[in-house]
Amino acid sequence: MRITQQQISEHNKNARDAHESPFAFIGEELEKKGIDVDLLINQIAIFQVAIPSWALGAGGTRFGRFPIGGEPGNLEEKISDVGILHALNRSSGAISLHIPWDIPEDTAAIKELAREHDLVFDAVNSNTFQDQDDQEYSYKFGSLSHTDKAVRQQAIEHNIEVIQYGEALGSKALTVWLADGSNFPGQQNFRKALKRTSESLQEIYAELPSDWEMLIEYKPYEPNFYSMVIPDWGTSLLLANKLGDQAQTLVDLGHHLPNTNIEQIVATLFLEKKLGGFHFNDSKYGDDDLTTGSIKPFQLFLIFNELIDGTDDCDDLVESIAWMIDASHNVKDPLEDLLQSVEAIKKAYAKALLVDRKRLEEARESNDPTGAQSILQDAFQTDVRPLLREARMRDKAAADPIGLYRDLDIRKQLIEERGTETIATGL
Ligand code: LRH
Ligand code: MN
Ligand code: MN
Repeated sequence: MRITQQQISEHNKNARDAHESPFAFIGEELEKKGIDVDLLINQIAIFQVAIPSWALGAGGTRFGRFPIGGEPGNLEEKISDVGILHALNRSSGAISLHIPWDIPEDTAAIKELAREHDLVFDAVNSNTFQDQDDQEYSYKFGSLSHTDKAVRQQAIEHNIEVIQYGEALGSKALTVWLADGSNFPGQQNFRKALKRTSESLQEIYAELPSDWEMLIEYKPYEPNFYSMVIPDWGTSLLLANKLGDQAQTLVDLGHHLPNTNIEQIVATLFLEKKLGGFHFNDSKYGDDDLTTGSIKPFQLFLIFNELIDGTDDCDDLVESIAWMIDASHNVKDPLEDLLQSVEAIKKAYAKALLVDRKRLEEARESNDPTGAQSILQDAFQTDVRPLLREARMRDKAAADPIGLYRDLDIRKQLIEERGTETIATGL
């Protein structure tokens, strides 16, 4: 299933009338403020967000899963689905694999298929939170932190194997997320578990190619509910600092206790040059993995505001951080869900680019909280949708990606191709 350029241009021809006046309006307003609109559109256009291979099927909860049909049953089909997203928005030009949910048997062929869809491979993720059929030792009581050296060794070797797959595909980062921890007070020796984890990571780090990064993800709880070995950004930063320059912290927005000031964490990590990447999603309560921007769009804007505030060159910023989605839910069409997430991320980025930084800094320096708030709100309340639409149309993507996805009845076509029974590997 491929979307043709002809289908996109026809869609855009029909969309142009409705687009023209809102775009002209925002363009004039921004130019009055001295903003270079073409430059802005360019900045919006180049921003790419990687799609997680594990979010292409209908997500489930532990209480049930409701298949949507036409889900990708193998890696080739997952790449094809990300190809559909990228054709629609030209903003999802990368896929993040999770091994062994995805096993690229013939890496050359997989790489070529991705290239045909104009996709590259973002960070590869290891999985030591589930036991696989062919595995010798169980991760029931941990992996890189396990009390038994043999289990730790197995987990280390798995991570090294993931690096090797990633190298063959052209990835440049390994994301490590550990479910290791304990469910009951007294169960685990905190100090020993952290020390073992640090030593295991060291062995993996030693195998990291020199142009790679290791991204260390943290999470306060789940699946362990009393303690996690890497519960927070401080622990991740500590481990990354011990490892060296190639190790960085990864911020998954869902991995914080309610009301945590994530933008401040982001600012601190960025200042320390230790912010390696994001897993974008949204949440009301915990690691809900809801569509990015669906619950707290202001928080998302504030995160981008910190990043742009802390950089001199936005193109460098875009290049230097791994921007990935980690969201999947059980009631939406996953492809529509991902299109919405990408749009929300790019909207937050565009709005943060609009902040009048000079005036904001003046307001801060003169201790004017009212002024500072108004400056942020001015940017946040701007309707940037016409800018995103224009960026897409210039890039030969669809004016309205979800609209075209629905008009072309893509889900129906995928069901015809793949049937209703396919189940994507993943969560
Ligand atoms: C853990 C997590 C981590 C995993 C993914 C499937 O909650 O965020 O990134 O790799 O979910
Ligand atoms: Mn994550
Ligand atoms: Mn998560």
